[in-house]
Amino acid sequence: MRLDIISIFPEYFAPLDVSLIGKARERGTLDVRLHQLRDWAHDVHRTVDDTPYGGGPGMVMKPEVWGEAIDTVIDTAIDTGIDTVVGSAGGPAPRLVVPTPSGRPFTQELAQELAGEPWLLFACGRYEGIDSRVMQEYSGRLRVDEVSIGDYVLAGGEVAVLVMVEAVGRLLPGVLGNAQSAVDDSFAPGSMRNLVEGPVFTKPPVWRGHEVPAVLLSGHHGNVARWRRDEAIRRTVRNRPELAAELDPATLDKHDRKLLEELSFRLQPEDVAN
Ligand code: JFH
Repeated sequence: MRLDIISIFPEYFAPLDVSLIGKARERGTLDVRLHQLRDWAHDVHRTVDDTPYGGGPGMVMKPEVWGEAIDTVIDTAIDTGIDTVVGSAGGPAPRLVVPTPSGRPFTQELAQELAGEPWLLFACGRYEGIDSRVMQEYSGRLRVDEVSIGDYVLAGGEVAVLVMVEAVGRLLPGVLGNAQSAVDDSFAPGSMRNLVEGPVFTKPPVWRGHEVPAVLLSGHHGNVARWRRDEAIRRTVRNRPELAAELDPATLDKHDRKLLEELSFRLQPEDVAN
């Protein structure tokens, strides 16, 4: 997979040299190319921002600089080794991903989708964001996604891109040491799909007086599975009540219902079509 990242702070991406992403780059599984946006600003101060039309606080990133930057990256299609995607000029084209607090949510599903692409181009804004005509312009030529990694406001798109690259990177074939771990995410049993994970433990069996739950040492696989499910339900109710509210009663057995009752959690009536 080829990844291009345009930013006024390419140094933000130093972490991509280490860990699983760094190893994937060394092996050639990942071709990451960082670009300094200011390289396409032509005035003496290499200006990338200007005041917002209509007034308001802060500054907005200028469209001309972004246009030249993105055009230049797209025009390097020839040295991608990608011949599966056809852009409007008849050559390969990247999918453009633009982080913004107003974007569609970045989910595991979107990460899976992006992991299937041969070429991604990330555009990192700063200030109050990028002039919207840039997204308009490239929507006519590329698949463009404005994406939010969560309901909080970062100072720019760089950290959001690090998050997305890590989530997408671990899904690429051969990037994870344990090839099973990434598959596990998507093949969680249907009844577990709306539950968060329970707690995990390793050796030693007692640490500073804290014991690993005896059931995990028992070797009784049925009891272990039951206990893990109970813990997953407890945590989901406590930490993610909105997920617990979506639990399908058809996926819950008598034991689950009893536990939910003990937790004073009322299951929602299921929506019926029409
Ligand atoms: C980014 C920034 C917009 C405007 C009310 C809420 C926001 C500051 C580029 C993504 C997520 C980001 C993110 C991504 C790119 C940029 C800072 C943008 C506003 C009005 C203020 C600039 C932030 N999930 N969070 N943050 N900023 N306000």
